[in-house]
Amino acid sequence: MKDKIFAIAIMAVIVIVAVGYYMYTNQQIRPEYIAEYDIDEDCDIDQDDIDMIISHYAAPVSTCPRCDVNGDGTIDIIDVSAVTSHVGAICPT
Ligand SMILES: [Ca+2]
Ligand SMILES: [Ca+2]
Repeated sequence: MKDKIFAIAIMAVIVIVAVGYYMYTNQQIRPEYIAEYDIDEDCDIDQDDIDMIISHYAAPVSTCPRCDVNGDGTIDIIDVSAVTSHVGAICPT
């Protein structure tokens, strides 16, 4: 069951990242930068932030407090989708 959910999560991530990348490379609507979604705190929201959440998927929040974006005590698809919807955002200049 967990493997199935994880597989679905990965597929969702691929689709959302593809859309995000398209938007980013075409400089159309740039998503709003929200510091909470910048998991690795490098001033952009990109694949690295998503990878960080995925690498802590279903792990205790204590292993990556920033990965629990919505603060519900679990690291799951909701956190992944919150970040993916802001892929392409960068720090305000
Ligand atoms: Ca980042
Ligand atoms: Ca969460």
